[in-house]
Amino acid sequence: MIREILIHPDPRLKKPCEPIAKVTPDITALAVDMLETMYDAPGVGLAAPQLGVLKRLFVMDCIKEGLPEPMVLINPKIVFSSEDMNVYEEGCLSIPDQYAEITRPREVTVQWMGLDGAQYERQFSGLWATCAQHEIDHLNGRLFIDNLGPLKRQMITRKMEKLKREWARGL
Ligand code: K1U
Ligand code: ZN
Repeated sequence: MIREILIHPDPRLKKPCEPIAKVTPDITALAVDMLETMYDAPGVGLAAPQLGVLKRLFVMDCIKEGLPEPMVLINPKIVFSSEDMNVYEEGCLSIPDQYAEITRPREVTVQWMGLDGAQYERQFSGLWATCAQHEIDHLNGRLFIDNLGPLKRQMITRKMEKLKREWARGL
């Protein structure tokens, strides 16, 4: 089922999310909905709080061409970040049509629990690394615009408030 993606500003996007103790059928169903919603948007990642669910879970698939590689990461934790940094022009499905260059570690190693309840660890680079960091920020109540200066951040927030007012009026 495709679910509605929350648009900034929304207090649910600013809250730290709770760890998931156990993979239940509800969590599996949520992950399936998240992947469906991400591919429909379209996006390369999606975190549970973007659907209003304050749990530590995100999905991603950064394959742009060829066979899809859907990933579900529960309770993800970055255990290594490279000193080498990378700049990427990021977007966010909760901040439509706004992009900004964000600097983050070029490589990260992430540990997480899979839908099978097993623990995984993998090193990510390129867009995968950028996306994993962007999504883990969502789980901590942070948006990519929190990396910008106050003026740019305020300008984008005002644009989103206007967009939401227009949508509410059916424009
Ligand atoms: O978390 C999100 O809001 C999803 C976001 C993830 C992301 C994008 C760029 C850099 C880091 C993280 C998106 O997927 S925005 C849409 C997007 O980047 C995209 C859409 C279609 C094709 C390719 C990329
Ligand atoms: Zn985002």
